[in-house]
Amino acid sequence: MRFYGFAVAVGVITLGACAGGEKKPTDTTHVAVDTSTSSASTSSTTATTPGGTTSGSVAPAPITGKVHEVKMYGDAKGYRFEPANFTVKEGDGAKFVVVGGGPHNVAFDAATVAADVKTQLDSNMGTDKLGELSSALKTNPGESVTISFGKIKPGQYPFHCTPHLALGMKGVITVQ
Ligand SMILES: [Cu+2]
Repeated sequence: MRFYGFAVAVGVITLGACAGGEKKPTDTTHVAVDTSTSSASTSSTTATTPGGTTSGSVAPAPITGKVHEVKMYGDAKGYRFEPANFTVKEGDGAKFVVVGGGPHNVAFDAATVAADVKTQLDSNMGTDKLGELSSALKTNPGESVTISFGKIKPGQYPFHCTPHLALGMKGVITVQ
C-alpha cells in the first residue's frame, strides 16, 4: 500500500513536471519533497474543501423547549450577564436582552466548541452576526439575541460579550 501511494504520488509529480515543461533532472529532490508533501496534501485537501462554507449551511434547529432569559448589564456593578452560568436542555433557547451598558453581544469561543457542534450552534445563532459563533452587537435596552440549543450536544459552552470580555462579561451555558 505504501508503495502504491508512493507510485501515485510520483506519477502526479511527473505529470506536474511534464505539464510545467521539461522533466527536470532533480527527480530525487521531487520524490523527497513529495514524501513529506503527500500527507500534508491530504490534510490541505480537506482544509481546502469549503468545509466552513459547506458546514455553515446546516439548517438552524428551532427552539422546541423553554426560552431562558438572560439580562445584559453594564452599570456601576460592572458588565455582566445575569445569570452568567445556567443550564438548559437540548432544544431550549436563550434570549439575551440588553438592559444597559451596550453595545453587548453573545459570542462563543470557537476553540471551546467541538467541531461537530460548532456548525449547528453557529447556524442556530441566526444570520445577524459579526462572525462565526458571534452575534451582532445590540445597543439599545430591550434589544436581544436569541440562540437555539436545538441539536446541540450536552456539554459546557463558555460564552462572552466581545466588547466587554476584558471586563469579565462572560458565562457558561451547560446543555443537558
Ligand atoms: Cu457587553
